[in-house]
Amino acid sequence: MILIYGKGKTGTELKSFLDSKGIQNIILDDNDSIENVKPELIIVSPGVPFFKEIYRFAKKNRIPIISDIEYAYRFFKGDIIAITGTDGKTTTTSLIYDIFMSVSSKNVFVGGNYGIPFINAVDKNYDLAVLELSSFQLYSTKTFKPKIAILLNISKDHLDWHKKIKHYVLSKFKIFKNQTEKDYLILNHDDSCLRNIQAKSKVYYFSLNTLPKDKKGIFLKDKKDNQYLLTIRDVSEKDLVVKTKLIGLHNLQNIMASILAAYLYGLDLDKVLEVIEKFEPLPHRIEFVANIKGISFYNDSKATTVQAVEKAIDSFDKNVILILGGINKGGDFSTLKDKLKEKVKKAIIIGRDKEEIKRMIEDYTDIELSSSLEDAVMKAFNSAEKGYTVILSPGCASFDMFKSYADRGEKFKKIVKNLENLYG
Ligand code: UMA
Repeated sequence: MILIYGKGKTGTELKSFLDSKGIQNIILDDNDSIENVKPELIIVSPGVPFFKEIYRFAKKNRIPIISDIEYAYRFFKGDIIAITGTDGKTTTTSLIYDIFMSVSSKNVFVGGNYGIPFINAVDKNYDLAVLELSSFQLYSTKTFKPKIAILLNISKDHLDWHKKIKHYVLSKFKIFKNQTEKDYLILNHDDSCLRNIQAKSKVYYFSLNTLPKDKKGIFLKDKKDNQYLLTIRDVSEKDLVVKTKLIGLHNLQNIMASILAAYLYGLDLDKVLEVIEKFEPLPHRIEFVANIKGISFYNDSKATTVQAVEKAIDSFDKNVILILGGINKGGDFSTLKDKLKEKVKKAIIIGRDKEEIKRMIEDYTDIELSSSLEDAVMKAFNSAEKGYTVILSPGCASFDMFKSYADRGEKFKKIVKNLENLYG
Protein backbone atom coordinates (compact mmCIF):
# COMPACT_ATOMS: atom_id res chain seq x y z
CA MET A 1 0.00 0.00 0.00
CA ILE A 2 1.24 3.50 -0.85
CA LEU A 3 0.82 6.41 1.56
CA ILE A 4 0.30 9.73 -0.19
CA TYR A 5 1.21 12.49 2.24
CA GLY A 6 -0.40 15.88 1.56
CA LYS A 7 -3.90 16.64 0.35
CA GLY A 8 -3.16 19.57 -1.98
CA LYS A 9 -2.83 19.49 -5.79
CA THR A 10 0.02 16.98 -5.76
CA GLY A 11 -1.67 14.55 -3.36
CA THR A 12 -5.05 14.55 -5.10
CA GLU A 13 -3.52 14.06 -8.57
CA LEU A 14 -1.36 11.20 -7.26
CA LYS A 15 -4.44 9.61 -5.74
CA SER A 16 -6.35 9.74 -9.06
CA PHE A 17 -3.36 8.15 -10.79
CA LEU A 18 -2.98 5.32 -8.26
CA ASP A 19 -6.74 4.70 -8.22
CA SER A 20 -6.79 4.52 -12.02
CA LYS A 21 -4.03 1.88 -11.91
CA GLY A 22 -5.75 -0.06 -9.14
CA ILE A 23 -2.81 0.53 -6.78
CA GLN A 24 -3.91 0.44 -3.15
CA ASN A 25 -3.32 3.79 -1.45
CA ILE A 26 -4.26 6.06 1.42
CA ILE A 27 -4.03 9.87 1.52
CA LEU A 28 -3.17 11.56 4.82
CA ASP A 29 -1.67 14.76 6.19
CA ASP A 30 -0.58 16.42 9.45
CA ASN A 31 -4.15 16.34 10.74
CA ASP A 32 -4.36 12.52 10.58
CA SER A 33 -2.81 9.81 12.73
CA ILE A 34 -0.21 7.62 11.02
CA GLU A 35 0.33 5.22 13.89
CA ASN A 36 -1.58 2.25 12.49
CA VAL A 37 -0.61 2.75 8.83
CA LYS A 38 1.92 0.29 7.35
CA PRO A 39 2.75 1.50 3.83
CA GLU A 40 5.57 0.09 1.68
CA LEU A 41 6.20 3.53 0.12
CA ILE A 42 5.46 7.14 1.07
CA ILE A 43 5.06 9.84 -1.58
CA VAL A 44 5.36 13.20 0.09
CA SER A 45 4.04 16.52 -1.26
CA PRO A 46 6.61 19.29 -1.76
CA GLY A 47 5.14 21.63 0.86
CA VAL A 48 5.80 19.20 3.74
CA PRO A 49 9.16 20.14 5.33
CA PHE A 50 11.77 17.45 6.05
CA PHE A 51 11.65 18.09 9.79
CA LYS A 52 8.00 17.01 10.01
CA GLU A 53 6.98 13.81 11.83
CA ILE A 54 6.31 11.90 8.58
CA TYR A 55 10.04 11.89 7.73
CA ARG A 56 10.89 10.56 11.23
CA PHE A 57 8.14 7.95 10.86
CA ALA A 58 9.60 6.81 7.52
CA LYS A 59 13.13 6.61 8.93
CA LYS A 60 12.07 4.78 12.09
CA ASN A 61 10.05 2.19 10.15
CA ARG A 62 12.52 2.00 7.24
CA ILE A 63 9.94 3.00 4.68
CA PRO A 64 11.22 4.71 1.51
CA ILE A 65 9.97 8.29 1.22
CA ILE A 66 10.08 10.00 -2.17
CA SER A 67 8.70 13.10 -3.87
CA ASP A 68 5.97 13.07 -6.51
CA ILE A 69 8.66 13.97 -9.07
CA GLU A 70 10.62 10.78 -8.30
CA TYR A 71 7.47 8.67 -8.45
CA ALA A 72 6.24 10.09 -11.76
CA TYR A 73 9.78 9.81 -13.21
CA ARG A 74 9.67 6.04 -12.71
CA PHE A 75 6.72 5.87 -15.15
CA PHE A 76 7.46 8.68 -17.60
CA LYS A 77 8.82 7.49 -20.95
CA GLY A 78 9.80 10.76 -22.70
CA ASP A 79 12.80 13.07 -22.37
CA ILE A 80 13.01 15.59 -19.55
CA ILE A 81 14.31 19.13 -19.46
CA ALA A 82 14.38 20.18 -15.79
CA ILE A 83 14.89 23.72 -14.55
CA THR A 84 15.77 24.81 -11.04
CA GLY A 85 17.40 27.79 -9.31
CA THR A 86 16.32 30.40 -6.81
CA ASP A 87 14.96 32.94 -9.30
CA GLY A 88 13.87 32.85 -12.92
CA LYS A 89 12.58 29.24 -12.95
CA THR A 90 9.06 30.00 -14.13
CA THR A 91 10.09 32.43 -16.88
CA THR A 92 12.70 29.99 -18.19
CA THR A 93 10.32 27.02 -18.02
CA SER A 94 7.63 28.97 -19.84
CA LEU A 95 10.04 30.19 -22.53
CA ILE A 96 11.49 26.71 -23.14
CA TYR A 97 7.96 25.31 -23.37
CA ASP A 98 6.98 27.99 -25.93
CA ILE A 99 10.15 27.32 -27.94
CA PHE A 100 9.63 23.56 -28.10
CA MET A 101 5.90 23.88 -28.82
CA SER A 102 6.59 26.28 -31.71
CA VAL A 103 9.83 24.95 -33.19
CA SER A 104 9.94 21.19 -32.49
CA SER A 105 7.45 18.56 -33.57
CA LYS A 106 7.33 17.09 -30.06
CA ASN A 107 4.29 16.57 -27.86
CA VAL A 108 5.40 18.65 -24.87
CA PHE A 109 4.20 18.63 -21.23
CA VAL A 110 4.94 21.56 -18.93
CA GLY A 111 4.59 21.25 -15.16
CA GLY A 112 6.18 20.56 -11.78
CA ASN A 113 6.39 23.58 -9.49
CA TYR A 114 4.97 25.44 -12.52
CA GLY A 115 1.54 24.31 -11.32
CA ILE A 116 0.67 20.95 -12.87
CA PRO A 117 1.99 17.89 -10.99
CA PHE A 118 4.36 15.74 -13.08
CA ILE A 119 2.18 12.65 -12.51
CA ASN A 120 -0.33 14.23 -14.94
CA ALA A 121 2.19 13.64 -17.77
CA VAL A 122 2.32 9.88 -17.26
CA ASP A 123 0.51 7.63 -19.80
CA LYS A 124 -0.37 10.57 -22.06
CA ASN A 125 2.12 10.03 -24.91
CA TYR A 126 4.26 13.07 -24.21
CA ASP A 127 7.72 12.92 -25.87
CA LEU A 128 9.12 15.67 -23.67
CA ALA A 129 8.43 17.12 -20.23
CA VAL A 130 9.65 20.61 -19.35
CA LEU A 131 9.69 20.67 -15.55
CA GLU A 132 10.15 23.57 -13.18
CA LEU A 133 11.49 22.01 -9.98
CA SER A 134 11.68 23.52 -6.51
CA SER A 135 14.30 22.47 -3.98
CA PHE A 136 11.43 20.87 -2.03
CA GLN A 137 10.63 18.60 -4.96
CA LEU A 138 14.27 17.70 -5.58
CA TYR A 139 14.98 16.97 -1.91
CA SER A 140 13.20 13.59 -1.97
CA THR A 141 14.33 12.38 -5.39
CA LYS A 142 16.50 9.26 -5.62
CA THR A 143 16.96 8.16 -9.26
CA PHE A 144 15.51 11.18 -11.10
CA LYS A 145 17.66 12.08 -14.12
CA PRO A 146 16.79 14.71 -16.73
CA LYS A 147 18.36 14.67 -20.20
CA ILE A 148 18.98 18.40 -19.82
CA ALA A 149 19.30 19.96 -16.36
CA ILE A 150 19.39 23.73 -15.92
CA LEU A 151 20.64 25.39 -12.73
CA LEU A 152 19.97 29.12 -13.03
CA ASN A 153 21.34 30.60 -9.80
CA ILE A 154 21.48 29.97 -6.07
CA SER A 155 20.77 32.40 -3.27
CA LYS A 156 19.45 32.01 0.26
CA ASP A 157 15.80 31.11 -0.11
CA HIS A 158 13.36 28.88 1.72
CA LEU A 159 15.65 28.64 4.71
CA ASP A 160 12.47 28.17 6.75
CA TRP A 161 11.98 24.81 4.94
CA HIS A 162 15.60 23.74 4.62
CA LYS A 163 17.02 25.29 7.83
CA LYS A 164 20.55 25.41 6.47
CA ILE A 165 21.89 26.83 3.20
CA LYS A 166 23.99 23.67 2.63
CA HIS A 167 20.84 21.59 2.72
CA TYR A 168 19.19 23.89 0.16
CA VAL A 169 22.18 23.84 -2.19
CA LEU A 170 22.46 20.05 -2.00
CA SER A 171 18.75 19.69 -2.84
CA LYS A 172 19.25 21.86 -5.92
CA PHE A 173 22.35 19.88 -6.95
CA LYS A 174 20.22 16.72 -7.02
CA ILE A 175 18.98 17.91 -10.41
CA PHE A 176 22.20 16.60 -12.01
CA LYS A 177 23.40 14.03 -9.45
CA ASN A 178 22.25 10.99 -11.46
CA GLN A 179 23.15 12.35 -14.88
CA THR A 180 25.65 10.45 -17.05
CA GLU A 181 28.04 11.53 -19.82
CA LYS A 182 25.10 11.28 -22.26
CA ASP A 183 23.21 14.06 -20.49
CA TYR A 184 23.64 17.83 -20.45
CA LEU A 185 24.00 20.28 -17.60
CA ILE A 186 23.48 24.01 -18.20
CA LEU A 187 25.02 26.28 -15.54
CA ASN A 188 25.27 29.98 -14.78
CA HIS A 189 28.95 30.90 -15.04
CA ASP A 190 28.27 34.26 -13.35
CA ASP A 191 27.22 32.49 -10.12
CA SER A 192 30.26 31.59 -8.02
CA CYS A 193 28.34 28.66 -6.43
CA LEU A 194 27.88 27.05 -9.85
CA ARG A 195 31.04 27.90 -11.81
CA ASN A 196 33.17 25.01 -10.59
CA ILE A 197 30.66 22.21 -10.22
CA GLN A 198 32.04 18.74 -10.96
CA ALA A 199 29.53 16.65 -12.91
CA LYS A 200 29.55 13.55 -15.10
CA SER A 201 27.30 15.25 -17.65
CA LYS A 202 28.38 17.50 -20.54
CA VAL A 203 28.48 21.00 -19.07
CA TYR A 204 27.51 24.15 -21.00
CA TYR A 205 27.56 27.59 -19.37
CA PHE A 206 25.77 30.86 -19.92
CA SER A 207 27.30 34.17 -18.92
CA LEU A 208 26.98 37.95 -19.15
CA ASN A 209 30.79 38.01 -19.59
CA THR A 210 33.01 36.35 -22.15
CA LEU A 211 33.43 32.69 -21.18
CA PRO A 212 36.96 31.38 -20.54
CA LYS A 213 38.40 29.79 -23.71
CA ASP A 214 38.11 26.22 -22.41
CA LYS A 215 34.37 26.51 -21.61
CA LYS A 216 31.47 25.81 -23.94
CA GLY A 217 28.21 27.68 -23.87
CA ILE A 218 26.73 31.08 -24.65
CA PHE A 219 27.74 34.58 -23.61
CA LEU A 220 26.93 38.26 -24.08
CA LYS A 221 29.22 40.04 -26.53
CA ASP A 222 27.49 43.39 -26.95
CA LYS A 223 24.28 45.23 -26.06
CA LYS A 224 22.63 47.94 -28.16
CA ASP A 225 19.11 49.46 -27.92
CA ASN A 226 17.35 46.42 -26.50
CA GLN A 227 19.22 44.09 -28.83
CA TYR A 228 21.76 41.66 -27.52
CA LEU A 229 24.62 40.21 -29.53
CA LEU A 230 25.40 36.76 -28.15
CA THR A 231 28.03 34.20 -29.05
CA ILE A 232 27.29 30.53 -28.84
CA ARG A 233 30.44 28.43 -28.46
CA ASP A 234 30.71 24.69 -29.04
CA VAL A 235 33.27 23.22 -31.43
CA SER A 236 33.07 26.55 -33.24
CA GLU A 237 31.58 29.97 -32.46
CA LYS A 238 28.44 31.55 -33.92
CA ASP A 239 26.91 34.99 -33.24
CA LEU A 240 23.19 35.49 -32.58
CA VAL A 241 21.15 38.71 -32.34
CA VAL A 242 18.42 38.51 -29.69
CA LYS A 243 15.48 40.92 -29.44
CA THR A 244 13.20 40.62 -26.43
CA LYS A 245 10.38 42.26 -24.48
CA LEU A 246 11.81 40.91 -21.21
CA ILE A 247 13.45 43.57 -19.06
CA GLY A 248 16.82 43.21 -17.31
CA LEU A 249 20.04 41.23 -17.63
CA HIS A 250 18.73 38.53 -15.28
CA ASN A 251 16.11 37.80 -17.95
CA LEU A 252 18.85 37.67 -20.56
CA GLN A 253 20.39 34.90 -18.45
CA ASN A 254 17.07 33.03 -18.55
CA ILE A 255 16.98 33.52 -22.32
CA MET A 256 20.56 32.28 -22.74
CA ALA A 257 19.78 29.13 -20.74
CA SER A 258 16.72 28.53 -22.94
CA ILE A 259 18.70 29.02 -26.16
CA LEU A 260 21.28 26.48 -24.96
CA ALA A 261 18.55 23.91 -24.22
CA ALA A 262 17.13 24.42 -27.73
CA TYR A 263 20.61 24.29 -29.30
CA LEU A 264 21.52 21.06 -27.51
CA TYR A 265 18.30 19.57 -28.85
CA GLY A 266 19.27 20.57 -32.38
CA LEU A 267 16.43 23.06 -32.94
CA ASP A 268 16.64 25.69 -35.71
CA LEU A 269 18.07 28.73 -33.88
CA ASP A 270 16.59 31.30 -36.29
CA LYS A 271 13.13 30.02 -35.43
CA VAL A 272 14.03 29.93 -31.72
CA LEU A 273 14.99 33.64 -31.88
CA GLU A 274 11.60 34.45 -33.45
CA VAL A 275 9.81 32.80 -30.50
CA ILE A 276 12.00 34.72 -28.03
CA GLU A 277 11.18 38.03 -29.74
CA LYS A 278 7.44 37.42 -29.38
CA PHE A 279 7.57 36.05 -25.82
CA GLU A 280 5.62 38.28 -23.39
CA PRO A 281 6.80 38.90 -19.78
CA LEU A 282 4.84 36.76 -17.31
CA PRO A 283 2.54 38.49 -14.83
CA HIS A 284 4.11 39.66 -11.54
CA ARG A 285 7.66 39.70 -12.91
CA ILE A 286 8.73 43.31 -13.54
CA GLU A 287 5.37 43.70 -15.25
CA PHE A 288 4.55 47.18 -16.51
CA VAL A 289 1.24 48.39 -15.02
CA ALA A 290 0.72 52.07 -15.85
CA ASN A 291 2.31 55.45 -16.37
CA ILE A 292 0.61 58.12 -14.27
CA LYS A 293 1.78 61.73 -14.66
CA GLY A 294 5.15 60.53 -15.99
CA ILE A 295 5.65 58.01 -13.16
CA SER A 296 5.94 54.36 -14.26
CA PHE A 297 4.55 51.60 -12.04
CA TYR A 298 5.85 48.02 -12.22
CA ASN A 299 4.55 44.92 -10.48
CA ASP A 300 7.31 42.51 -9.42
CA SER A 301 5.32 40.66 -6.74
CA LYS A 302 6.99 37.35 -7.69
CA ALA A 303 10.26 38.73 -6.25
CA THR A 304 10.27 36.90 -2.92
CA THR A 305 14.05 36.98 -2.34
CA VAL A 306 16.60 39.73 -1.81
CA GLN A 307 18.40 38.58 -4.96
CA ALA A 308 15.23 39.08 -7.01
CA VAL A 309 14.85 42.62 -5.62
CA GLU A 310 18.44 43.31 -6.63
CA LYS A 311 17.62 42.20 -10.18
CA ALA A 312 14.58 44.47 -10.25
CA ILE A 313 16.65 47.49 -9.17
CA ASP A 314 19.30 46.55 -11.74
CA SER A 315 16.66 46.72 -14.47
CA PHE A 316 16.25 50.51 -14.07
CA ASP A 317 18.82 53.27 -14.47
CA LYS A 318 17.90 55.55 -11.54
CA ASN A 319 15.12 57.27 -9.53
CA VAL A 320 13.42 54.16 -8.19
CA ILE A 321 10.85 54.11 -5.41
CA LEU A 322 10.76 50.63 -4.00
CA ILE A 323 7.83 49.04 -2.17
CA LEU A 324 9.03 45.96 -0.29
CA GLY A 325 8.41 43.78 2.77
CA GLY A 326 6.24 40.93 4.02
CA ILE A 327 7.55 37.75 5.64
CA ASN A 328 11.32 37.75 5.36
CA LYS A 329 12.59 34.26 4.40
CA GLY A 330 16.00 34.77 5.99
CA GLY A 331 17.16 37.38 3.48
CA ASP A 332 19.83 39.97 4.30
CA PHE A 333 18.56 43.22 2.77
CA SER A 334 21.72 45.10 3.76
CA THR A 335 23.45 43.40 0.80
CA LEU A 336 21.47 45.86 -1.37
CA LYS A 337 23.49 48.72 0.16
CA ASP A 338 25.22 49.99 -3.01
CA LYS A 339 22.16 49.68 -5.27
CA LEU A 340 19.96 51.44 -2.70
CA LYS A 341 22.43 54.31 -2.40
CA GLU A 342 22.86 54.62 -6.16
CA LYS A 343 19.33 54.23 -7.49
CA VAL A 344 16.62 54.07 -4.84
CA LYS A 345 15.22 57.44 -3.74
CA LYS A 346 12.95 55.88 -1.14
CA ALA A 347 11.95 52.46 0.19
CA ILE A 348 8.44 52.02 1.54
CA ILE A 349 8.21 48.94 3.75
CA ILE A 350 5.08 46.92 4.50
CA GLY A 351 4.28 43.64 6.23
CA ARG A 352 5.14 41.57 9.28
CA ASP A 353 8.92 42.04 9.16
CA LYS A 354 9.01 45.74 8.28
CA GLU A 355 10.93 46.79 11.41
CA GLU A 356 13.63 44.13 10.81
CA ILE A 357 14.01 45.14 7.15
CA LYS A 358 14.09 48.83 8.12
CA ARG A 359 17.03 48.20 10.46
CA MET A 360 18.91 46.45 7.64
CA ILE A 361 18.59 49.27 5.08
CA GLU A 362 17.85 52.56 6.86
CA ASP A 363 21.44 53.80 6.49
CA TYR A 364 21.31 53.52 2.69
CA THR A 365 18.08 55.20 1.56
CA ASP A 366 15.04 57.15 2.79
CA ILE A 367 12.54 54.91 4.55
CA GLU A 368 8.82 55.08 5.21
CA LEU A 369 6.86 52.35 6.96
CA SER A 370 3.35 51.60 5.83
CA SER A 371 0.50 49.50 7.20
CA SER A 372 -1.24 48.59 3.92
CA LEU A 373 -0.46 48.22 0.24
CA GLU A 374 -2.94 51.01 -0.64
CA ASP A 375 -1.15 53.37 1.71
CA ALA A 376 2.28 52.30 0.38
CA VAL A 377 1.23 53.02 -3.23
CA MET A 378 -0.11 56.45 -2.21
CA LYS A 379 3.09 57.24 -0.33
CA ALA A 380 5.14 56.16 -3.38
CA PHE A 381 3.00 58.27 -5.73
CA ASN A 382 3.29 61.33 -3.48
CA SER A 383 7.07 60.95 -3.20
CA ALA A 384 7.72 60.36 -6.91
CA GLU A 385 8.47 62.95 -9.57
CA LYS A 386 8.11 62.80 -13.35
CA GLY A 387 10.50 60.18 -14.76
CA TYR A 388 10.55 58.10 -11.56
CA THR A 389 9.79 54.37 -11.42
CA VAL A 390 7.69 52.86 -8.64
CA ILE A 391 8.18 49.13 -8.30
CA LEU A 392 6.58 46.59 -5.97
CA SER A 393 9.43 44.12 -5.46
CA PRO A 394 8.85 42.75 -1.95
CA GLY A 395 11.79 40.34 -1.45
CA CYS A 396 9.49 38.52 0.98
CA ALA A 397 6.70 35.95 1.13
CA SER A 398 3.20 37.38 1.01
CA PHE A 399 1.19 35.25 3.45
CA ASP A 400 1.02 37.82 6.27
CA MET A 401 -1.21 40.13 4.19
CA PHE A 402 -2.22 38.22 1.06
CA LYS A 403 -3.23 34.74 -0.14
CA SER A 404 -0.19 34.43 -2.42
CA TYR A 405 2.31 36.48 -4.42
CA ALA A 406 -0.22 36.48 -7.27
CA ASP A 407 -2.93 37.90 -5.00
CA ARG A 408 -0.46 40.58 -3.83
CA GLY A 409 0.40 41.46 -7.45
CA GLU A 410 -3.25 41.58 -8.56
CA LYS A 411 -4.15 43.87 -5.63
CA PHE A 412 -1.20 46.13 -6.48
CA LYS A 413 -2.31 46.37 -10.11
CA LYS A 414 -5.87 47.20 -9.05
CA ILE A 415 -4.70 49.96 -6.71
CA VAL A 416 -2.48 51.45 -9.43
CA LYS A 417 -5.28 51.25 -12.03
CA ASN A 418 -7.63 53.08 -9.61
CA LEU A 419 -4.97 55.74 -9.21
CA GLU A 420 -4.70 55.99 -12.99
CA ASN A 421 -8.46 56.55 -13.24
CA LEU A 422 -8.21 59.36 -10.71
CA TYR A 423 -5.03 61.10 -11.92
CA GLY A 424 -4.08 59.62 -15.30
N1 UMA B 1 0.77 19.55 4.40
C1 UMA B 1 0.97 19.00 5.65
N2 UMA B 1 1.93 19.55 6.45
C2 UMA B 1 2.72 20.58 6.07
C3 UMA B 1 2.52 21.13 4.79
C4 UMA B 1 1.54 20.58 3.98
O1 UMA B 1 0.29 18.05 6.05
O2 UMA B 1 3.57 21.03 6.84
C5 UMA B 1 -0.23 18.92 3.52
C6 UMA B 1 -1.65 19.45 3.66
O3 UMA B 1 -2.55 18.41 3.36
C7 UMA B 1 -1.75 20.46 2.55
C8 UMA B 1 -0.88 19.84 1.48
O4 UMA B 1 0.17 19.16 2.18
O5 UMA B 1 -3.08 20.61 2.07
C9 UMA B 1 -0.31 20.89 0.58
O6 UMA B 1 0.69 20.33 -0.20
P1 UMA B 1 1.72 21.29 -0.95
O7 UMA B 1 2.06 22.45 -0.07
O8 UMA B 1 2.83 20.44 -1.43
O9 UMA B 1 0.82 21.92 -2.11
P2 UMA B 1 0.35 21.36 -3.51
O10 UMA B 1 -1.03 21.91 -3.71
O11 UMA B 1 0.51 19.91 -3.65
O12 UMA B 1 1.31 22.20 -4.49
C10 UMA B 1 2.66 21.76 -4.73
C11 UMA B 1 3.58 22.97 -4.79
N3 UMA B 1 3.51 23.70 -3.52
C12 UMA B 1 4.60 23.89 -2.74
O13 UMA B 1 5.69 23.50 -3.03
C13 UMA B 1 4.41 24.66 -1.46
C14 UMA B 1 3.18 23.89 -5.93
O14 UMA B 1 4.14 24.92 -6.02
C15 UMA B 1 3.21 23.09 -7.23
O15 UMA B 1 2.76 23.93 -8.29
C16 UMA B 1 2.28 21.89 -7.10
O16 UMA B 1 2.72 21.08 -5.98
C17 UMA B 1 2.29 21.00 -8.34
O17 UMA B 1 3.49 20.33 -8.52
C18 UMA B 1 3.68 26.24 -5.62
C19 UMA B 1 4.70 26.91 -4.70
O18 UMA B 1 4.32 27.79 -3.94
C20 UMA B 1 3.52 27.14 -6.85
N4 UMA B 1 5.99 26.55 -4.76
C21 UMA B 1 7.03 27.19 -3.99
C22 UMA B 1 7.56 28.42 -4.72
O19 UMA B 1 7.43 28.50 -5.97
O20 UMA B 1 8.16 29.28 -4.03
C23 UMA B 1 8.18 26.22 -3.83
